[in-house]
Amino acid sequence: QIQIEDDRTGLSIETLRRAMADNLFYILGKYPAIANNKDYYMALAYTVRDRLLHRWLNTYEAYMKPEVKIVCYLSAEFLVGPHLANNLINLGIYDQIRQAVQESGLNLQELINTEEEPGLGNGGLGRLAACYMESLATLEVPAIGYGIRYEFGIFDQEIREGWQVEITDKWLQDGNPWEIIRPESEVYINFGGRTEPYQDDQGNYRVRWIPEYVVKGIAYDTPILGYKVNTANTLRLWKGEACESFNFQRFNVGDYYGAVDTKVYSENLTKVLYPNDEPVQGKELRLQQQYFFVSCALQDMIRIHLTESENLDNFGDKFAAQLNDTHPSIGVAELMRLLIDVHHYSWDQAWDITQKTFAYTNHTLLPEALEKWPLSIFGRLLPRHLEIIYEINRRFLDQVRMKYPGNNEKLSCLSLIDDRGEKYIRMANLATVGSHKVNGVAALHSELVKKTILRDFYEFWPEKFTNVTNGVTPRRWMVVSNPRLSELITSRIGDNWIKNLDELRRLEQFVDDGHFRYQWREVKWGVKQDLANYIEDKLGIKVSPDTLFDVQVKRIHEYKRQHLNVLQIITLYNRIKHNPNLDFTPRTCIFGGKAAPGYYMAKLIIKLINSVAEVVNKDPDVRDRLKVVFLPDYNVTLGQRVYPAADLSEQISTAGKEASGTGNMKFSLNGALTIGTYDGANIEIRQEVGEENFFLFGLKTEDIDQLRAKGYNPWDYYYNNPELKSTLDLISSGFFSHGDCELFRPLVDSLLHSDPFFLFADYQSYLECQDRVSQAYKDQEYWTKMSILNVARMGKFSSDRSIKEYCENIWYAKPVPIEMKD
Ligand code: 26Q
Repeated sequence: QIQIEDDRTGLSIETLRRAMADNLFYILGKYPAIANNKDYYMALAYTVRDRLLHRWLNTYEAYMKPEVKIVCYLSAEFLVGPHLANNLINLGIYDQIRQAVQESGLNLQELINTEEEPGLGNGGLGRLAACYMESLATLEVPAIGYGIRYEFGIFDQEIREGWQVEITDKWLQDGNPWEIIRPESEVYINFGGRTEPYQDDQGNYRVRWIPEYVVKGIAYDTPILGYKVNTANTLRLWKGEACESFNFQRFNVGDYYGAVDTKVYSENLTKVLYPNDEPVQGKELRLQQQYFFVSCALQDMIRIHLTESENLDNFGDKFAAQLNDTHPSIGVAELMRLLIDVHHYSWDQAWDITQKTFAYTNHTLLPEALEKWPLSIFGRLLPRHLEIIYEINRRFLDQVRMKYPGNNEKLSCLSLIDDRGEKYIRMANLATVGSHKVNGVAALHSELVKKTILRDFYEFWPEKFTNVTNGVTPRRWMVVSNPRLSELITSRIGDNWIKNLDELRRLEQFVDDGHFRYQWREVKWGVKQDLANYIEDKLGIKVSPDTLFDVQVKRIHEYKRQHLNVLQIITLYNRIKHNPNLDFTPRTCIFGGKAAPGYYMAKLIIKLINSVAEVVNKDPDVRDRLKVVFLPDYNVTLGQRVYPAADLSEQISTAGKEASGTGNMKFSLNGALTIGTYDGANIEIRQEVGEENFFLFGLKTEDIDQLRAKGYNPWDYYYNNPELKSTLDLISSGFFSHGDCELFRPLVDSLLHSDPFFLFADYQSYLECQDRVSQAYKDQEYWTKMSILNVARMGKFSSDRSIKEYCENIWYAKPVPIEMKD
């Protein structure tokens, strides 16, 4: 009997090969003879997509049962990274596909490398949302990610003459095989206009919103697969379009351009991601984007609920909506509006449902980074929401007055409206009041949230506040990105660690096994060689895998202190120059990261790194002992190359400023040791891996507060520390800028005159710590032991653990395993 496999589901090598050839012909319309790698990538992507559709549809159907609770992750950013390799791993078909691709005369890795990543996020917050979506699916927890389908994601970075240049990210131009448009789930979103009271037929007082214009939201769905389970959850991203009905009149009277205007205007809404990882004050389009996607999401959720239920009474049992920072916090007012104005709930019922539904994650402590919207803009764009927010505030402040009679101080701190000058809506206050739980993203951060920015709310509602330390997915950040290390680990402890990261502990028994340590070093060396090849290929800089790879990759920010790292590098350079035969542990210092286009100081830091690189890399006295590399266009794809190749992870933010950090986790999971401050999740990483396996330096949050209080004077450090002084003087002298003494003056002056992030205060401690790193690296056996122990003890930082905590303490959501009935 001959068995014929279905071309769209079969997994034999022969079927896969034929399916790819079919897709190449019937979807891409190409013969093999004229197809390039991009075409083959697309053909392969469709082949993989075919193989996940059953799971996806079964999953969606299972979630329509009333007893199933769905987690809705509301986020303005989802930095998912390339899909292909991850989907192959999670479907468990990597090896079959590799063979089928090979038998078609192609190379799988090359095809994987041609995928253009969706850059729908800036950095940590967007990437966290992506890791959480993956873990939700792996844990079989029903989830929908709601966000924006930006036509242009985060810009591509080029470096010209050392400066960052921003290039438009046209990620959709060759088509996106991973998304499916869902025209049937369109929704309409109002903006502007006015509100009007009226009495309905029963004589009830109601309000209607008469908008100035309406935009249509169209859903685009992308499947998010769990690892070796049948669950395929949905990432549903919204695109803004004109609603046809709107300007037909104009069109009919012959004003074609007038009609197209509204189309252009509506599509502008979701054109481009704001490339800032701090709020840009008062940009109306940003507020439009936020309201747009949140309203799309809530209307979609309501529609889902009403297909299985008569009313919305149980909305808060059907859905848990997580606010990823305050960006979606307008959702609190929007759900109230939908429940009251559209579905005619009473205020009290609506408020119960709203508070039960929402929870809020805070990601920042910088007070200037708290989102607030000028009342004028807000009221013009969302007049009904302004009324609702006033009413929420009125009722809330009544409660506050009951608890603290006569305390106007408290009222003004807790109010949703900042009316100390120009009036603003405080989005963090709105999110806190409208949620049943508020969490920070690392233990220290959650404590500081309670002590600083939301202190009065904590006093008012202590039980609302909790911590969920961030995590990252080991599927993408180990299995996909570091197959060699993953295979070595699996060869010793089996592959259960991929789903249960605590099992990495079992590696501890091998630290004293010399052969294992040898294999561990071989793996690291090989991965470093790969990165060295990439660097030579892209930048023409030769670096050796025998040197210590010292890496700092993350958004460029003064608080993250890339420039402290630069000061250290210049100091090492000075030492070599003064003592050419210095006993020196050779280092390759690697940087990567984008600066917000309007953040001048961050851009100058990039220029400084490149200028120092230029001088150091070509100085014959250095003799390859020190190399500096700035990797352009750092993104998820590049992260997957970089984390596995690092020996040393730089996590050197000013204490109390980095909410958590997640790159710190990705490095350590790949066997890098950390040099870090007492900040964010560094503290917990150190606690887990053991203080003897972590290079800690610098002031703690309290030390910094004290220093600031007693009057911090950077000049003292400058004059009292000769190495620091000569480092700064060298920059000022124009040594790194072809004699131009002005170029870096703003940076040097900022440090000398205010140093808001305490680089000088931590400089000596950092240098001494780096000396300890250099010493430790000389003893390769010892270093390898520390590296193994780092990996073995990092189980806590799986996003699976984070998601379990959210499910247990915040969402009250349970796994729903998916059966395949094909
Ligand atoms: C807000 C309003 C208008 C325009 C832009 C923004 C905006 C966009 C992105 C504000 C902030 C962000 C991103 C913040 C972010 O990435 N925070 C990081 O979140 C990580 C995940 O929790 C933490 O690990 C990092 O410590 C934190 O910096």
